[in-house]
Amino acid sequence: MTGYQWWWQARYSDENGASGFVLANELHVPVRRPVVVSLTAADVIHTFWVPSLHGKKDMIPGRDATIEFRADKAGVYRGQCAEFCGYEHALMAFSVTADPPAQYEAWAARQREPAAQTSDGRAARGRDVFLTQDCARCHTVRGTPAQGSIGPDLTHVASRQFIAAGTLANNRGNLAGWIIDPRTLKPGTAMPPTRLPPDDLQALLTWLETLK
Ligand code: HEC
Ligand SMILES: [Cu+2]
Repeated sequence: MTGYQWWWQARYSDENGASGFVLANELHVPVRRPVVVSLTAADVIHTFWVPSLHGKKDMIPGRDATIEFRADKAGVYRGQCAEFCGYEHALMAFSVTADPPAQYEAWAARQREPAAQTSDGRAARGRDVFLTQDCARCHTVRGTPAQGSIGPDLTHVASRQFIAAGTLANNRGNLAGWIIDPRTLKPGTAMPPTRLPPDDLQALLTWLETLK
């Protein structure tokens, strides 16, 4: 898990020959199994904290730390950055979902897949909008040419419950608001505003919603 101002990158490494994957602001773990998470930070000091699961652990740029915990009950646990890491520190939440092992494995198998291919014309147009706007400079969508690494990996963004580190429920209206004007919602975020003709914006939203 890497802390950024102001979001979390979760990187699942390869295991048993299966490829790894990257997502944002969410960890999923098998219930009643010990989990070890490596922690670091990309910019300033952040603190990884899921109050119901473990104590606070600092994430320091250039230094590796690990934390071990176990979720004894299935469910969704809320985590929060517990270090004052800048202006939008309060908008830096994440979640840990503990599932029975088979359900966890099914989730991980879906996350490993590249982005869903689309045959829908409107969604395909949305993908082209994404690739011709600046989005791909900062975001990766595996299975497309987009390989940016400044912002969250969006390969399965539609599978997430929240966007922008717990700031907004993941729905079409909030996605639109975020894309048009992220800096009103989270002043100081690295993501710039994007003005798009309404048809392009709607197509882009339709495509993002296919990324389950
Ligand atoms: C300069 C880099 C940059 C550009 C360009 C950019 N983004 Fe972002 N984007 C970010 C960063 C950084 C975040 C994380 C912000 C946060 O949560 O604090 C983000 C977050 C997002 C999220 C929320 C993801 C999540 O899981 O929380 C979506 C969706 C998104 N961007 C879509 C887009 C689209 C669509 C475009 C093009 C119109 C775009 N971005 C352009 C940097 C960028
Ligand atoms: Cu922080």
